[in-house]
Amino acid sequence: MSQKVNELKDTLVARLSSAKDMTEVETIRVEYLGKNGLITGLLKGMKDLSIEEKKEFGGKVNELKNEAGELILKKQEELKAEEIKKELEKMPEIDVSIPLDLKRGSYHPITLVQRELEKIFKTMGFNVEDYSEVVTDYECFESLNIPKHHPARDMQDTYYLTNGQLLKSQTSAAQNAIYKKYKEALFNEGKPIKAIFPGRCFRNEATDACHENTFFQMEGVMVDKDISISNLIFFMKKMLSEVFKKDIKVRLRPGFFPFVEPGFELDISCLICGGEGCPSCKHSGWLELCPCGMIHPEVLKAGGIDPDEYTGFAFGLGLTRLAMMKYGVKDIRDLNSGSLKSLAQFTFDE
Ligand code: FA5
Repeated sequence: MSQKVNELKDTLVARLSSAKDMTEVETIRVEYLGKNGLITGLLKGMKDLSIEEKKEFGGKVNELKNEAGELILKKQEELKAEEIKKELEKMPEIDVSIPLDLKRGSYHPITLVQRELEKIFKTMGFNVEDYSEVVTDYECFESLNIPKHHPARDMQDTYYLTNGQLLKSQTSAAQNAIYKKYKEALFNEGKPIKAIFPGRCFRNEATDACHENTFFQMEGVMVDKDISISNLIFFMKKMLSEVFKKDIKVRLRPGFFPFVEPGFELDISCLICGGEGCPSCKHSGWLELCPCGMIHPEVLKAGGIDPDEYTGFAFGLGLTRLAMMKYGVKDIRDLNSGSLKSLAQFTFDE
């Protein structure tokens, strides 16, 4: 009987070594270890043996069974490795050490302009505030002296949530919260409120070369005793000269916004066409960039500040338009396109 065990092992080893693929190995496995296989057959043939012989022979057959299992598994793994090797040989060679011809990522032009402005205003003592994009009707309109059904709302149709909240149409939506946040320091420590708050705005409007439905603004406010239009003009001039680092033509004209009185439109001469007129400036030669004015008494009141004691200015800079002018982007839609082909033209390091 022991001889039979040895013979079976030898034939198994020989068969496996000449097996060429997984199917052949599977046939061998069934032939030796299957329900009616050769090794199982050895166990069945033990019934006529004595107990002693059964013990000895049974042990050997079980050993062979385990060994056969291991030999078959080893062969399967060898064949699998060979298959993978053959597949890899078919593939073109890839040298992972060769640098890929990919351009380095860079900051978006709007991010760069925003950071530059934040730096400028911080050096002038302004706090930089962040504010939510989803706001209430009170924040975006009512607190800014724009009651329900006021015609000024027509200019700023936006996207409404089912709960009545809305995507802010202007960064002015944060004014009320800013006044409330800083008023105690103004009253108790005489610290002027000086804050800028950049943010994304949304409007339901047709897009063209200088209008987007999603764009960035940067609001700025300053409130203290005796703040006047001179302060406003000083900060506007300072900001523009620092951003453009060259003389640019600006014009200040009256503008109506219910939350300022008086209100102004600050336009800059279009830097794309040099003031000649082009699609980027709606062929006017001027670009509306930064409306501003003296904060309306009702708006100060809504923020908990007594307008008889304090005055202030506010401005709402079109950050996306500023990025267009600074980097010579002719069409505002390129900035939101997410198209690397377009944006790669405006690749800048900080
Ligand atoms: C406002 O949004 C006022 N909240 C600004 C303000 C603040 C006035 C504080 C007074 C005091 P206006 O709708 O004009 O105003 O937008 C301000 C600036 O945002 C524009 O001058 C323009 O530069 C930019 N802007 C407005 N609409 C768009 C748009 N659809 N696409 C790109 N930029 C826009």
